[in-house]
Amino acid sequence: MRSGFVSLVGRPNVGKSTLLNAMVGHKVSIVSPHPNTTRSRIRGIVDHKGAEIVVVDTPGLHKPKTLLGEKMNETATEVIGEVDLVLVLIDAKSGIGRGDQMILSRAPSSAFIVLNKCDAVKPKAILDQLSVLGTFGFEDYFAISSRTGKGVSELLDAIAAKMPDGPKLFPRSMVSDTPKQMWVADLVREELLKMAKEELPHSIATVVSEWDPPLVRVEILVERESQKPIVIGKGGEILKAVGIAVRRQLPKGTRLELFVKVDKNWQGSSKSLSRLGLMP
Ligand SMILES: Nc1nc2c(ncn2[C@@H]2O[C@H](COP(=O)(O)OP(=O)(O)OP(=O)(O)O)[C@@H](O)[C@H]2O)c(=O)[nH]1
Ligand SMILES: [Mg+2]
Repeated sequence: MRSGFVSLVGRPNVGKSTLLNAMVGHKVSIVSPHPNTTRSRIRGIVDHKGAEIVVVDTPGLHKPKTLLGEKMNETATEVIGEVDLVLVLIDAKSGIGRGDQMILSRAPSSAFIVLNKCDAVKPKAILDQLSVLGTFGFEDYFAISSRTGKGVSELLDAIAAKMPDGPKLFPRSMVSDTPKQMWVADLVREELLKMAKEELPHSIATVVSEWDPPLVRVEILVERESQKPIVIGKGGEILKAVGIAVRRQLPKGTRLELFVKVDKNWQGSSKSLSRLGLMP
C-alpha cells in the first residue's frame, strides 16, 4: 500500500478546486468564477491504482490586502512544505503571468506543472505555454482540462507512482474530512457567489450559528449595511433561491435557516476570522 499528500497551488481562479473535485469524483470543494473562492485548506481523498492520495486544495496565492488575504496565503504556503508532492496549476486561458512566475520560482523542483483549462485554448497555445514552462526544469508537465476531465486520469497515474509506502490514512468511502458545519457554510457561500457581482464576493462570509439537525442556521456576514438588501433580494428572493439550492445538496428534511448580518471588519479582525474557522 502507498499513501501520501499532494497539494494544489496556484493563482486564484486557475481551477484548483475544480481539479480536486474531478480527481475525487465528488464535489468536495466549492467553485466559482470569482477569484479567492477557496479560503481554507480542503482535503479530498482519492484511491487510485493501489495508492491513497490525499489531495489538498489551497487558497489562491495573491497580493493580500486584508488579514484574511494574509492568512489565505499563509495557509497555501504552509501546505507546500507539508506534502509529498506539489502540483502547480497554470491557467492556459489567461496565460503565464507574473503571479504564476512568482509561484513557479518558489515551487520545489520535484513539483508537477499542470496546465489547466486546455479545453478553452487552441493546441498551439498549449504547446507554446508548455515550451515556456519547460524552461523552469520541473519534474513533469501535464496539459489537462479539469472541466471535461481530459488528462485527469493520466495525472492521477503519475501522482500515484510518486506516493511513498504507507498505510491507508482514512476510512474507505470517505471523500473529504471537512467538518459538516464548514461544508454547509461553504455551500451557502457558493450559491451566493453565483448571484453576486463586483466586490460583493469578497465581502461575504458564512458560518453555522446553530447546528441542531435537522435544524441548521447559517449566518451570512456582509461588510456594509448597503450590501444586506443585495444579498436578501427583492422580497427575500435571493435568500430563498440560495436556501432551495443548498437544501438540495443536504440530507432530506434539513431545515436550513439563513440570516444576514453586518460585520464591518470581519476580513481584518482576528476574532471574526477565528469564529469563521479561517485562523486558529
Ligand atoms: N474552461 C475551463 N474552465 C475551468 C476549468 N477548470 C476550472 N474552470 C473554471 O474556472 C473558474 C475557477 O475555478 P475554481 O476551481 O474555483 O478555481 P480555483 O483555482 O479553485 O480558484 P480560487 O479558489 O479562487 O483560488 C470556474 O468558473 C471554473 O468553472 C477548465 O478546465 N476549463
Ligand atoms: Mg478554489
